[in-house]
Amino acid sequence: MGKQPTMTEGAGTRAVTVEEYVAARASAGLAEVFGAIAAAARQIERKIRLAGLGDIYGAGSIYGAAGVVNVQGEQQQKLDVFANDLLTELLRGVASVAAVVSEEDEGPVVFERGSGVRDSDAEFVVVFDPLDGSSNIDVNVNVGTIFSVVRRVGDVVASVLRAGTEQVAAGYVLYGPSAVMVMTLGEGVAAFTLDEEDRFVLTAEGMTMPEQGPYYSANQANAASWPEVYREFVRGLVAGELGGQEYGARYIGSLVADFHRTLLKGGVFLYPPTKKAPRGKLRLLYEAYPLAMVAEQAGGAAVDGEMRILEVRAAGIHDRTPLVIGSRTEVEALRKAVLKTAEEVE
Ligand code: FDP
Repeated sequence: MGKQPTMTEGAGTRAVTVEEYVAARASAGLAEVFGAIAAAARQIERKIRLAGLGDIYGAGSIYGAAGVVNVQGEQQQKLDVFANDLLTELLRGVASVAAVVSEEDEGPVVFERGSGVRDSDAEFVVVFDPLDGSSNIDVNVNVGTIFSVVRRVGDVVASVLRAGTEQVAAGYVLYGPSAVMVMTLGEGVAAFTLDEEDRFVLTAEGMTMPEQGPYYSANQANAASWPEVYREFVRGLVAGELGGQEYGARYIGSLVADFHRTLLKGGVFLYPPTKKAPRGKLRLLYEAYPLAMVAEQAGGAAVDGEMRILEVRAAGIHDRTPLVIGSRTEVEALRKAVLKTAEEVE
């Protein structure tokens, strides 16, 4: 990811933290939002890193189900609950945040502001998936936090139901061999790595996704229930029909991790519609929108099949979408094929 950029400070140099990076390019209010997300991510990373030291199977374990079913009807994991509560509480402490919208909560959590904080100061709503890829928690495989920041325009729900193009900032934290925050303020993509002093420090700027990549990433077990055009697309990739390159497959099953590899190495991640989930599985507001913003800012693309993801509109905060995201060459080729199929059907 290139040389670590530094900031001159007196006679020496020091690493640039994510809070400083945002403060230098945007408002103090947005820098505080990133400060809270970074603080939560530090604690989530530590909890994940030390999870194995607990009793995996016993009552004291951090792994496993919390015994609670979330609004999507899924078992919440203990770490999901931890990450959700932590992000909510730390963002509650930021005066510029009016509310949060989380995968784990049925509706928005709107913050009551005490005296001294004007309502108009709370200009942002933060939307997040606190721990994406939760089925990987039990097995010590990458998980992540995905977030999106939008400006509050009156009602909180109306604010987040605007198009993805309205996002002020977006990104994710990947908890992996190292913890990395990848983010955009709408002008390029930067990455920050958690260092030994527990700071997210700038490790890459102006990140770009390769024009075309070596991998496709999809849950191939669903292929029989994908629309034919997706099956044919993947068959063509493997057969070397897109520019002569024969694609390999990579699928972790954690969106953040699969996306991160796609960002760095190129290629395409796809979660098409299936018979069971005709509108796809992934969530528009807190999975597809933020990753699509990062992808586009890195020169990649993201579509729901036919439409640019950032222009797809949600009717509800937990709406799902099919998602095809990654290098421009593959995403455009898939989109053309889907549009052609739709024309033929008409
Ligand atoms: P998970 O169910 O483990 O939380 O959105 C959730 C997600 O993971 C994504 O992180 C991942 O890309 C996808 O679902 C995996 O779905 P499949 O198990 O159907 O492949």
